[in-house]
Amino acid sequence: MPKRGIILGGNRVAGTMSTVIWFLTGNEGKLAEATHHLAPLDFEVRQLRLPEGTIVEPQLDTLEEVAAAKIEQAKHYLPEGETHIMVEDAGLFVKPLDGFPGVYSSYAFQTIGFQGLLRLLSHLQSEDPVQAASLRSASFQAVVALWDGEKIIFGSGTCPGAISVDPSGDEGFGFDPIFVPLDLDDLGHPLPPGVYGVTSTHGATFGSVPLETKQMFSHRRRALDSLVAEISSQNQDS
Ligand code: ITT
Repeated sequence: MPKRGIILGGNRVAGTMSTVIWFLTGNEGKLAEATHHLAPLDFEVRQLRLPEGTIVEPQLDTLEEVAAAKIEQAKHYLPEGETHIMVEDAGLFVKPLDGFPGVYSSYAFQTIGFQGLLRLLSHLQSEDPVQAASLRSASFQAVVALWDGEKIIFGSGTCPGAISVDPSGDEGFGFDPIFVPLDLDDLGHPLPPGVYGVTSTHGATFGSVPLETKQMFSHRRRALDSLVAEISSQNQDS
């Protein structure tokens, strides 16, 4: 864990120890999660909104490549005197669909939505909840990329789980109403389907639990943790 407020250097918020990170995103759900997670580490996250079409999200094979391409474009739009800009790219990778929608999640959500995804999986059902979870296995994955004024630093995170049969809940955003995370053991590691862990939504989707609960499992939180760890290890090496 980095020393509070020291790691990124530069760009402190006046009168505080916070470091400003401009987060390029149009997604309020992502913004809320990043702000909530980084605030206790004394990083002040501010949303950078650019007019529609300013940044082109290329169709590349991996989340890392997409995030790096977005950073390369976005760093030219940092507010005057600012140095740190972050982007995050995430997707839902559904195993029986060979990883679809994956890097196309944003487009899939805007077109077929979660109802369309449920239709694609409608033949994969079982009375046995454990077997159903295995048949409908999926994971959320996230890559966060931070430009620190000199280089890009990456963090990545995964949240394994399964696609529910029916949607439920109106918390969160995107595919949250159809995603049930795997339970976690006391170290925060995911357990196989059907194994009860100390951290559990008890079969509820991310759409049916508060943000604080989603954060315990979240691919985004894991990606942010991995980013902070990477920054910390780079600081130790230098
Ligand atoms: P940006 O402005 O930050 O690019 P976006 O909504 O386009 O926001 P992504 O391309 O990273 O975000 O994510 C693709 C889609 O994947 C997103 O629109 C959601 O539908 C879905 N998704 C990503 N993370 C999710 C999460 O935590 N919960 C539910 N759905 C998520």
